[in-house]
Amino acid sequence: MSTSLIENLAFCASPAAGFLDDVLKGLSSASRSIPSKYFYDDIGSTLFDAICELDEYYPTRVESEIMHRYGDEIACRIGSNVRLVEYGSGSSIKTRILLDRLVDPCLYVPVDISNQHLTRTADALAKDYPTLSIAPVAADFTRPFELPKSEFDLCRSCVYFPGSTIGNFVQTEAIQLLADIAYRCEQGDGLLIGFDLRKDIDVLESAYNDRAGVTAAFNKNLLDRMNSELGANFDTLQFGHHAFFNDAAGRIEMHLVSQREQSVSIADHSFQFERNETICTEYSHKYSISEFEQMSAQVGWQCKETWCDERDYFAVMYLER
Ligand code: AVJ
Repeated sequence: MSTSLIENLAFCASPAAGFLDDVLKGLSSASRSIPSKYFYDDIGSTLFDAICELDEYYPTRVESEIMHRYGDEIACRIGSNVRLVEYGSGSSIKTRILLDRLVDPCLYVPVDISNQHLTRTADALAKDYPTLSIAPVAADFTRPFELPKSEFDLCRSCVYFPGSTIGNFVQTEAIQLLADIAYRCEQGDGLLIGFDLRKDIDVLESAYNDRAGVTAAFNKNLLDRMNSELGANFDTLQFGHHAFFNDAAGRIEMHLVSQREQSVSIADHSFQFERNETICTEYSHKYSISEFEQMSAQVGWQCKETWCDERDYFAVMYLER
């Protein structure tokens, strides 16, 4: 076994600890919503990997293209002997492109909310990168969490935040998250972040309404998850998937739509749904490069370089504190 360089999985509270509270709060408010981080249980993480393989879902493919094409330049910007901390590492697929090019990275710290998925990913990485030290952390990075102490604490750090996950947050939250990351970093540390760019509305809407229905299944998995983990009684056949581009807000919105008047119980609470009433399950904000640069600059990040694909669908930006 070549897993000796994997440190024990560090848990930061239970990533799903607030699920019930967040669901009750989200369903009690006037415009109903559930935080999109709850998509990512084990099944949801696997469904998300399937989304990334879809023809219509361009972000993952395009970001990987950028990483392949400019990987050497990116690795050069990041520099040698860094501690690479990844937010929302998932299956760490794009990370491999980076790890293949980084010069002597001292430690890789994948942070993810799904601990089963994280453990599998760390095991697979350890096999393919036998000399790399890996310190997985199961945490919800929108809440306070600590990175495990290690012999590499004095190394320069680079936070890797790919996948346009930052797009899930409204602008004030996104800026707060960029500030949280900056707070963890020393002057001169790096941030490599991927975000999705504004583009033709049909391209955007197709990406979240694939013909095979994988995105719909991903969305509805949240209902299954509430049923199994919170003892809710959602009739999953009575909710539909709806995703559209909200132009004024610059984002894709994903909703679960009640197909009829119905009531649902969760714990000791009961919720009444009108026909066509929706639960918002995700925002996916699309930015321009200058907009993103400005947001980051507000909290101490200086943009050093940005790489895009030929159609300007997606951007990978390197910033330093
Ligand atoms: C992982 C948040 C980047 O917003 O495109 C994919 C999640 N939702 N299809 C995105 C997602 C529906 C994805 N992010």
